Amino acid sequence: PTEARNVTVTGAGGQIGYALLFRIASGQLLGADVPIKLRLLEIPQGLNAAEGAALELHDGAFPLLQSVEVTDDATRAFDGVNVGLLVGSRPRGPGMERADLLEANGRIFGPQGRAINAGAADDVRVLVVGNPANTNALITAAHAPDVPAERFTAMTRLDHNRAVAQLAAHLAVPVTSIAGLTIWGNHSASQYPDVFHATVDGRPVIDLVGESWLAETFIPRVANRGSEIIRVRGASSVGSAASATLDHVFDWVNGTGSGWTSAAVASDGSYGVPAGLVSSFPVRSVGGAWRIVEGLEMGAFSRARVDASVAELVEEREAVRALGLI
Ligand code: NAX
Repeated sequence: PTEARNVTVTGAGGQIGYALLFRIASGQLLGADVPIKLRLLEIPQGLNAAEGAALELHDGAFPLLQSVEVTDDATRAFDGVNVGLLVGSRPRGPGMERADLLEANGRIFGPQGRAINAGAADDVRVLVVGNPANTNALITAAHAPDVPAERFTAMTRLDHNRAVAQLAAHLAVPVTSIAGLTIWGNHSASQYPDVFHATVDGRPVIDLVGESWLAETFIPRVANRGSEIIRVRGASSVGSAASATLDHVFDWVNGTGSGWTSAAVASDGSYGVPAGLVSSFPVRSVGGAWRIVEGLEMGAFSRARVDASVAELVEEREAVRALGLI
């Protein structure tokens, strides 16, 4: 039998946590044959919600779910962790200054990085969902010097999935017809959804759409989709965020097959993105590790947009450095 994997979910008492946990327990995170031991990390105010979710997980009688433990102790939560889903964070509130936002998250992700460094399994994989996700991943990795930097990633798969879905709808094809799409940069409104290497049933997408549609409709629609969801639903994306979380980890562990997807990973300097920044790239998962897809040509239209989003990441890194958070 396959050995059970320890999966830690932070912010497990929150909205995305609730949408995630049952799907993890059903085998959609790692595969239908992989037993799971769940650890739910919350802050004291969130413990009741996480305890409630744990009771409901119990009631699901999931064949793969071996145990569920709820704790507010990061050291306990990350002891032996194979997959860490870092969902709980301090997202930007109205009128919040960037320094306050980054400092609040430094207090969350610094200690979680140290706990991962101290106790994680050798094969640990970390996905940061909580915003500002890229820079939170950078902070976490900085506090876990014994874990390879490539194991710390941030989620742009929701942006990727949104872009695939928008493009498929525009071209009136199934999402399975689309390949070769990339989200570059930061998981923020500055992100750049790039279709210049994308194909629809093997045909170049760029032959079917105009630059003005890209610049005026597609790119802003994808980049601002989170705000659109809030406007319509009255609350931020939850089900789609949980779904993208599963997609990211499933592909990381099980491979991407022939195509590629998007994930924010530590830059090795590819495409002029400063080394060490956690930035979104076109990636393939090979042998259980993300590999940046190299050698794609980038024209002026793309270059300017990638540079703008990367510049925002550089600013965030400088700000957390100045605050002593990395
Ligand atoms: P909720 O506010 O419903 O849940 C967050 C939970 O985290 C709360 O229960 C809170 O008690 C807990 N928490 C806070 N600090 C913690 C800590 N130090 N340790 C453990 N738990 C802690 O938010 P939810 O809707 O679930 O969203 C969670 C995060 O995902 C937010 O930061 C949000 O901005 C981010 N998102 C990221 C997306 C992405 O694509 N990367 C998309 C969806 C989402 O907006």
